[in-house]
Amino acid sequence: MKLGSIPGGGAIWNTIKKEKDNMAVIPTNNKKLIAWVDEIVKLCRPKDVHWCDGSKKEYDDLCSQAVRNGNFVKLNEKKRPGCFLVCSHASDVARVEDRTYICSRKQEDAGPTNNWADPDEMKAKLRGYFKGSMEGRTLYVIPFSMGPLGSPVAKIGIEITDSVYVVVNMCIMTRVGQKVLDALGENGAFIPCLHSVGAPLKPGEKDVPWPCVPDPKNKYIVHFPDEGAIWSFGSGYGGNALLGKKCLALRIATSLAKKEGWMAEHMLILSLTSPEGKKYYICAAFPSACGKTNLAMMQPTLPGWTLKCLGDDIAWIRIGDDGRLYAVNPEYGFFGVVPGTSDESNPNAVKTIQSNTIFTNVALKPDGDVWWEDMGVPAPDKAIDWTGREWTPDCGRKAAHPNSRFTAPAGQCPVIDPDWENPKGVPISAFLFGGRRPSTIPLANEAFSWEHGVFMGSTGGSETTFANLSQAGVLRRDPFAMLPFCGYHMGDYLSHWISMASRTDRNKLPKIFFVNWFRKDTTGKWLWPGYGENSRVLKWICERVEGTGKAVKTAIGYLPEKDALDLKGLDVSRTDLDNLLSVDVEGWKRELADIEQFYSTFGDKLPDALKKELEGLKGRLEQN
Ligand code: SAT
Ligand code: MN
Repeated sequence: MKLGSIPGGGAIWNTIKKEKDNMAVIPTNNKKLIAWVDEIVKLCRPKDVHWCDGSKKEYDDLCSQAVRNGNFVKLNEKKRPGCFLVCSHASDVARVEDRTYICSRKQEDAGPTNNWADPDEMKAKLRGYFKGSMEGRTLYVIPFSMGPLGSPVAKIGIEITDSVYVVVNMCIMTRVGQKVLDALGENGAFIPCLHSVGAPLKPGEKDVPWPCVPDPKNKYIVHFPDEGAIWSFGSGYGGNALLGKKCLALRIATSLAKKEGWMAEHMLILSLTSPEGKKYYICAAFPSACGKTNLAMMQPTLPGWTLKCLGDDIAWIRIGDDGRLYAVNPEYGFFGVVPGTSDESNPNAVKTIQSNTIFTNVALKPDGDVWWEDMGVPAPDKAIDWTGREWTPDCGRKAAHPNSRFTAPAGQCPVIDPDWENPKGVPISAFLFGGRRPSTIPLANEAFSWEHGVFMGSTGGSETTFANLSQAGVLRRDPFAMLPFCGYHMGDYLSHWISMASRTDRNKLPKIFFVNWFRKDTTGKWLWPGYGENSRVLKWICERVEGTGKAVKTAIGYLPEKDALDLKGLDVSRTDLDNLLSVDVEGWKRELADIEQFYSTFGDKLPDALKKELEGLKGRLEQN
């Protein structure tokens, strides 16, 4: 489109004219998009506008510019080719759930577990924040696709941001560029995602390494589910700023999915192939700090079994033509927690992040490589920690921030599944739910029915284990690991899960399992080795799907029979196995009371089917 015809196009006009040497073309003819960019340019007043084409050259140029400006550090090219380190401001190190809002028209639709504000009032307030917020900076327009481009399940988003860090991370985490604008066409719909770090630069003012709004009260991560829009202000970190991820692919997607009859879930997707060559696809949801990325690319210890990864965080799930549920990973990369990533915990992640990776908030070694706690290699004698200070092993501080991250292309994972970009998705055989539960919850438990499985998912959660938290040992329920990510009322979300059984042949639905790798004995010793050994539990799950696995019917579900797990070569005592696979009736009675209390959060939005499951469990436990 000729620039002359852009309504009121001031800054856009100037930039494109400069960049394209009078070629004078904006790379789209989508009128809504052009009008929206123009509106934001007028509001935020950037010095320049750059439309991202998603090319390697653009990525390299932006990284080089960030190195020159002191925002990024280029790592040793021999040790970590194509890698960079970025360290954030100390106030901006994680998602800010208390600053995250669901601004539905009706407060009731956001439900009791989300922050809510009236959408018009919130917009008016945020307009004040965004006014002039990009002065002295470049405004980047990032056209991105969640899901394989051209797939019927993909959604197009456009993120406007003033952060180079966000642009290059989005280029790894999503499919970015001209091809997205081409797919959008003249009249295609997109989800507008507006982001600013909220740190305008006065003329001549020098930039800081990590611009953001330090005061947490002035950060806002806001979703408008009724119109499908996202506005994020003040933070440059992770899910606060890479708006394709938790904001679009979960919060906005959940509300679309509810309307359109599909599911947007906080789940990894993996495949397992048996020694006989039969392939099973599994989706699993765990609260944070339960090793989701480790499980997603785990190396099975069981001979003959192969595990491949399709995604480590989000699954979009639809009913296929054959009535089965099909899962697609909408993302294009991994944004994983770094500390604890080692050859022992996750050898495939270690290989994935060897090149073309952005590290955020880890330590820099004198040799130009990075280091973090529990990396499985000795600490360097000295380093620069994530705060930019000199660090030595005995200085009493952690070198890497506990929420430090790697951003790496999914295609680099050595065990990426050949079907990870299949536009149709992959047919799911089993759903796994879990959490960190030192007591009561058995190693593996299969639901009696879809409704019982939804009950299990709704009761998921983790016990806090950090000795320094005053609340150590407190159980935090996190249904489906979705509490921070559901864009509408959680009670309606539970009903949506229940409703899937009436949308297809219920016999075609995945079987549902609850697993717990984190059981301890009374002395605090782990009862189960975890990691690659979890393949033994996954094998039993595949056998249950096949109808061959042995199980005993108990009050809480089908538990593996004592000899049903393949434990060849593993040293687990009979007593430990009994503990892992039996029903702790007294513990479950306490569990029941806690679930009942938790369910009261949802008031009359709690689906009847789940009340029935609760009563059913109560009755069965009383018979014990
Ligand atoms: O920062 S993210 O939201 O992307 C990661 C997480 O907190 O789970
Ligand atoms: Mn996550």
